[in-house]
Amino acid sequence: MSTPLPILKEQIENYLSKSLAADVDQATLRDAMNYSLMAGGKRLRPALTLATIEMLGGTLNDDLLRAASALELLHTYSLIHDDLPAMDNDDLRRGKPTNHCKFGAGMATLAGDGLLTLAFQWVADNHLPANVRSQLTLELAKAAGPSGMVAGQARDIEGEHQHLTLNQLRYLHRQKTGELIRYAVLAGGIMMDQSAEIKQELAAFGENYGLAFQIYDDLMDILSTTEAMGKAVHKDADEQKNTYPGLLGVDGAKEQLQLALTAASQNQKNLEKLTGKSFAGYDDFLAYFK
Ligand code: GRG
Repeated sequence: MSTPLPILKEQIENYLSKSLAADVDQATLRDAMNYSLMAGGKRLRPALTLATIEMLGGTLNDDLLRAASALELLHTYSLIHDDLPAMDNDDLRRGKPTNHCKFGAGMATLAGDGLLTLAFQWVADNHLPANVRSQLTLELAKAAGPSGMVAGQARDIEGEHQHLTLNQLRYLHRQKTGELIRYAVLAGGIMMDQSAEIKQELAAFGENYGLAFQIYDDLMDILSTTEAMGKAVHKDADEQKNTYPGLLGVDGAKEQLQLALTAASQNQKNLEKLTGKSFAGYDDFLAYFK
């Protein structure tokens, strides 16, 4: 049985709002962490994990919710740090003043540090089997750290005044955005103790979905509005960032988006063949791009 996406989002938000306070021992830090965490994101990454678990035949419980919601803590840290004056210097995120605008750069840095560290605590501190917790810890560290998202962010900063090739840009996007989304899907397979072959196909779906997600974000920076996005738009071109539309034009970027989505749909079919189960639940996630 697949839980509809809006209900998964509600379950994640309930878990986050009831659980954060217990693990933070300083009032201002707790307020700063809670402020960005509960500012209303799409909760896409933990929802991907939970939907994957259900499509593989699992039933959600508090331990699975805790391990999956950890990724939302980590994702929120990346947004807080990305918005800091020393990085993108943004004033608006999730439709609200950014964390440093509200709490100052020092406390915002600590709120990000706290969310990053707490993510690993939630992955380790639950009742899932020890081998599941250790695999999740390793894969999350690889996806989020200096061989994943942090490296992608470093490439992004360094690439600002350089012209990247399509292959270099794809690699940057894969690390900066794709790795956490890849992990989100793979984590569902790890929690359900699947074979290496199935986990590989889940990761491939996440990788293609993650690339599509970043190309779409690049396109929306040009085609959407601040009101619709809840953050500043048209910043990429102003700051000479490397983006798909910047490199290929809007039509070229749309073509690459379609290619990534076609590849993700193929992974979805492969998963159905490999497991004998329906992966139609991913259709709701693919509909995000329509
Ligand atoms: C600071 C180490 C470090 C990394 C930052 C994720 C990231 C790397 C930067 C955020 C800026 C950005 C545009 C990243 C691309 C990925 C992306 C579209 C993030 C926003 O994710 P959504 O759309 O946001 O899921 P919500 O608010 O819905 O959670």
